[in-house]
Amino acid sequence: MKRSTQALALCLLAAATPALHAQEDPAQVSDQRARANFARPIELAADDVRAFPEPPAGFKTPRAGVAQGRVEAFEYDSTVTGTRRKANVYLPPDYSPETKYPVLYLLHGIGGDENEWLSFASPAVILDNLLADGKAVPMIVVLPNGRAMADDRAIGNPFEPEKAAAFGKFEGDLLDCLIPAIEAKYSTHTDREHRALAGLSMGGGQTFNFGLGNLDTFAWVGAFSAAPNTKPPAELLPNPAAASKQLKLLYISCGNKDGLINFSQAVHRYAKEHNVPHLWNVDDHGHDPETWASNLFHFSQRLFR
Ligand code: FER
Repeated sequence: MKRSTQALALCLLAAATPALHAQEDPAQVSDQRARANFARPIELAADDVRAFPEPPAGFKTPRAGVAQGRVEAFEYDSTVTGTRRKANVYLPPDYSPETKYPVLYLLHGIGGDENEWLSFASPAVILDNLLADGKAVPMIVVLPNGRAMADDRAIGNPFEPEKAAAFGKFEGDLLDCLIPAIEAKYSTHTDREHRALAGLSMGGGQTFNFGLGNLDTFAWVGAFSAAPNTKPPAELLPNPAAASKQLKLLYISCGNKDGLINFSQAVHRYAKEHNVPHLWNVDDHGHDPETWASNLFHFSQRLFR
């Protein structure tokens, strides 16, 4: 092949498959690139296996006789978007202002909003059931809208660059607006060891970026099927020894049929190589609600203990 033809072929290949382990530049995000990311070859290593079995049948179905918490609508002012923003808040059964609760902030995917988790695996039901079985600590779960822009509705093409960039802007909204507003309204502990951050896909990438990037705020971090918004591992964990001391739990999961698994594998492998303790759960799912519900079940029962 002539040199110029060879170079052209390489360029075309690069255009078809976005660079491995580079964080997707929001300006470059598109549905075509997303398709290419989902079509990446899946190469499983010997340690890319389950840490946990599938949850027991009925784990996300309301059970008779189980005390129910409640989900309420919450609103706060955002200096990041200049708007009043919505979130949903789960309060455990018998929520009392006399008690202080830990808080899990739980983030959605690229096409979702503050209602997404409620629509396929209600954290309320999963936690009510775990609490009834004595397998979780009573906690508040906050379901925000992670697309921090004035029009944050989950409509139209979710892969528009402006929307992808808004998922990055959510960091300031979360830290400076949402968390203070939650802690002002509800009876919460306000230290890092009583705050967890988790999310699915785009929310998994946000969790890696904002959780590991703000270990003074979050001690518990759970990324499920993280998307290409995930920063490269060496940027996420520039000081592995310090992070290891601060983290109470780093939980990483992905399905072994998910073309995005290489993003999670990269973080797991880096963490393993640099002795950052973590849980790595590779289940038999794709990029789908089954893996997210299952991993919320496993992650939430390990929190705040
Ligand atoms: C991409 C593919 C998938 C991407 C984001 C996603 C930022 C997110 C998927 C989801 O949240 O379900 O290339 O680019």
